[in-house]
Amino acid sequence: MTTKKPVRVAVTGAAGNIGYSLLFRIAAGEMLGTDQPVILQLLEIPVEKAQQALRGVAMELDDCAFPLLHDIVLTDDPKVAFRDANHVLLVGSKPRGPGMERADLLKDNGKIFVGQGRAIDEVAADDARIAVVGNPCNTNCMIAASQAKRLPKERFTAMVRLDQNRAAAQLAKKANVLVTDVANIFIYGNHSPTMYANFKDATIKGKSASSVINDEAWLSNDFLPKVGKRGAEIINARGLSSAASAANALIDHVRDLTRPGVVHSVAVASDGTYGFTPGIWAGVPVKTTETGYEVVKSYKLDDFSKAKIEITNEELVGERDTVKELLQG
Ligand code: NAX
Repeated sequence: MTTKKPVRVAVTGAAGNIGYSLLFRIAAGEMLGTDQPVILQLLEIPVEKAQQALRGVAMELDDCAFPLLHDIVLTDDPKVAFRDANHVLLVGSKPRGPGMERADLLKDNGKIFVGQGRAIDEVAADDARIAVVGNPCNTNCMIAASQAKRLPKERFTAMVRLDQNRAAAQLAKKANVLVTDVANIFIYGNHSPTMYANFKDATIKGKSASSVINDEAWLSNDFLPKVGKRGAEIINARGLSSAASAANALIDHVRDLTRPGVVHSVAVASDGTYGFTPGIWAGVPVKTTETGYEVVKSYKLDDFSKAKIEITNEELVGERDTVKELLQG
């Protein structure tokens, strides 16, 4: 029996697809450790259908009799969900409706993150860390962070880990090796098809991935679009967007931000490193430290990589400009 104090984990969109793959793994100890009790604080929209679905999920959590799950809070009030939360996982957002322009989606979802960012800043624990998954996650994260006066903006990160995992899996398949043989594959920029999965620094069994795969055309013309459009490929195949793999990536994202020394892809507030515009949230390699993380700045970019980063940066700047009235300060 563990004697650790429970950690409070708030999850929004908890009755959604990703929520259904995520909550059970958090409660099983896969995110914060198998000796770390948790309290789940679950937020859904104030619509009876969603609240009812949330109650159903909570019943199943009960029925798992997870030893680490000390309590479950169900609510439609962000301030209840985020109160004293140590981890806040912002998964919920509105899907893009038929005929809806991307700019409308940005603005609509952006409003959610204004309110949630404010509520987090008001009531979450002093050590709260916020991970944004709801799309467009980089810009939603920027919006939420812009509302924070108490919590430092470094605590707000957005998830590009699914893209890193997808890229590692594709490289492993191509080279016919285990995914654990692939290293140093990092995602730069937006969680969108413009992202750049920088294969130039990737290694396979310690050797340059480019030299092992020895097929530059495949890397540039097949691998990059495959990773960038993988979400759409999954929707076409399943009729639903990625859920289990997204939940898995979020577990990886949060867990690796608690493991000093691990280098992984995280979208963080840019300070201009790698050519990103300062103040946007861009995927970069970060190294987890004892107290947080630092951006790994030592990778050298060639002209190909710089050109790819310019494209994804431009998209992020465009998103920022679209939602500028939602940004505080
Ligand atoms: P679902 O539509 O299944 O679930 C979303 C849930 O969020 C719904 O139950 C909805 O009621 C709830 N919700 C909406 N607005 C809310 C609010 N203001 N407060 C609390 N809950 C709210 O979507 P799901 O498949 O779970 O995906 C969730 C989000 O993740 C989407 O925005 C999706 O685009 C995004 N994704 C992000 C990924 C990433 O790598 N960053 C990959 C997977 C996924 O596409």
